Amino acid sequence: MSNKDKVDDITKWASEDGEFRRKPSVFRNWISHDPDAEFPAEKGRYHLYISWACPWAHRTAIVRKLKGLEDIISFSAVDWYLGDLGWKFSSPEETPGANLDPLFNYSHLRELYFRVNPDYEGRFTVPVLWDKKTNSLVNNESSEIIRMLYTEFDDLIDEKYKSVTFLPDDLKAEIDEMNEWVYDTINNGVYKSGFATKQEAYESHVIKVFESLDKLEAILGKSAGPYLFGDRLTEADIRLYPTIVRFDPVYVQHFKCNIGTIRYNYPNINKWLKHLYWDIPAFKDTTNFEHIKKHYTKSHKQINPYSITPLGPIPDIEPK
Ligand SMILES: N[C@@H](CCC(=O)N[C@@H](CS)C(=O)NCC(=O)O)C(=O)O
Repeated sequence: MSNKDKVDDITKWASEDGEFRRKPSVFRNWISHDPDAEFPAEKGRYHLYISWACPWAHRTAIVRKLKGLEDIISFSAVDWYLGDLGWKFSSPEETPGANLDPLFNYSHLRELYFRVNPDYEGRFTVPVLWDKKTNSLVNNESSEIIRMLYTEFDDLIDEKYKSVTFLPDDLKAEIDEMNEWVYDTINNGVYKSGFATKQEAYESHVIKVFESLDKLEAILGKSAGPYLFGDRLTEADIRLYPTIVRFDPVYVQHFKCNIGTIRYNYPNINKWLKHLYWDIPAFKDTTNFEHIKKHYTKSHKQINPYSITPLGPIPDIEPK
């Protein structure tokens, strides 16, 4: 059996100790503002494949909009269903919000990975930042893609977006420090809770999720502005948002993160969330609750074997 036919069982993440361990991303090249770089910033050269459901890909969709890169970097979304062959492409008629593969008309995202490496053995994840000129996969690590987008295309974008930065020098160390624990206990913490296959593994992670939510609640309570770092929207907010907006609709029930909810137990986080969603189009316009809810509840068969998507909470996010 060749690699290409290998069915990749997303459900077999469990290890002996019941812990979910995320694999590191494999493609780690950088787009640069330097015209002589291997991957120079150029208008129309790169394509971003995302899933509206995926919190990691969600970051890149937010930053693409916040930085005014919509005409510079083309973009498409996969179907919300993640099956045995990984992410698939569907037309918007079949699945509203999804796109067929605009570059190769492939049926599944995995074909892009095999195109660049027929022996690829990693996971076929979104986001994928693709170079249309050399037909190579530039990068599939969201934390790096967003950092390229902050600065490297600045010579090509509208004047008003150039000064926009989400990683100001004076806050970089603090943002990096926050990223570390927010990634481990919140962004990835909800997955470690939900994908655990042993009671102890689940409990240890779900407790950490809520300890960190308590910490964020206090930070926002003391903040001098609407964001984690006062009146400046930073990477810390961008990286936290995709997890928090999914929290009540999905993670509370599907990942058993039900020691509390954002809307009833975390007023400061809820206020922060509603501000981002309702007041900044880059957040609302990239949040697709249908893709989010259906993806988790209908793709993870070992968590939810009948694929029934719970109707609540209603509404998905509270009004302002
Ligand atoms: N470290 C990666 C993680 C990306 C990731 O895990 N994406 C998930 C969706 S939320 C995926 O594509 N999973 C498909 C699979 O594992 O088969 C990033 O931040 O970009």
